[in-house]
Amino acid sequence: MENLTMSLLSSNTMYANDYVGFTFFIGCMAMMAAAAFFFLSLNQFDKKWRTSVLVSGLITFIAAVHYMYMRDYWSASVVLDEAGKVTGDSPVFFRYVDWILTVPLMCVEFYLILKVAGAKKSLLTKMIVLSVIMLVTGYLGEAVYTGSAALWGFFSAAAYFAIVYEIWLGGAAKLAKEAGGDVLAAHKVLCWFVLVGWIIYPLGYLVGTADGQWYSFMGDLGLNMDVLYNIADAINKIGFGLVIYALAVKKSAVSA
Ligand SMILES: *C/C=C(C)/C=C/C=C(C)/C=C/C1=C(C)CCCC1(C)C
Repeated sequence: MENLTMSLLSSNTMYANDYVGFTFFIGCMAMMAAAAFFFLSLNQFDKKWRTSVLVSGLITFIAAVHYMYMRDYWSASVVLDEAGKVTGDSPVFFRYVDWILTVPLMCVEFYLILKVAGAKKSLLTKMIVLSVIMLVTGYLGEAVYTGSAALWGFFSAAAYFAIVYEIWLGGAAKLAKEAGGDVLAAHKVLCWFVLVGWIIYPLGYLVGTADGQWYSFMGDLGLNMDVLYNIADAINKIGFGLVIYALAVKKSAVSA
């Protein structure tokens, strides 16, 4: 009976020790607030910079919608085990749908700010292709061929490091140097987001897929994959957007 009541209530109950559910909830709120902030700020910018801030708004808006779905998916599955510990199902599918939409948009952000230095479509294409490879191989390892999660994670990481190379040392880095000034400074901050902020994702992947792998110790660290992904999303999507916002503020003030 108790179990029945619990499962009936579960879709709108939040257990006090449900940290995963808490981060889905607060992630959803944060993304909504950020999206509202970016959208409502649009009018203050020169036309040229509006698109960049609009994309920041779209990234956080798309994430807010997916967080609503992920939060519901999690809370509909969550149960307390005999020890009073919370367990639930990861919304892997919604997670990757969100990423496959928002990560290419982050590549668009790089492209848009480097356009002043003559960035070509080919740079955008290259970065989007790499990010799609990174995410599709990650999905295969996390959801489809879970037995070979290490191998798929390796392919995904290779694409990730190709992106890191492109923006830190490759063509995108050269363009940023040519642009100089505020654009170069903003590019550098975004580079740090990708190097440090994005590295949380493979960490979450290792934690979540540790079962039966050579890195099984990652599963014993007391970390939770969804909490790591949720923290990373908040840092990267909102932080990234704010860097673009700050750049647009500077640029619009200069030419005004
Ligand atoms: C807004 C969402 C973002 C910025 C998501 C980024 C996701 C990644 C950088 C994921 C990377 C992964 C690896 C490098 C290896 C393991 C599999 C992934 C997909 C978690």
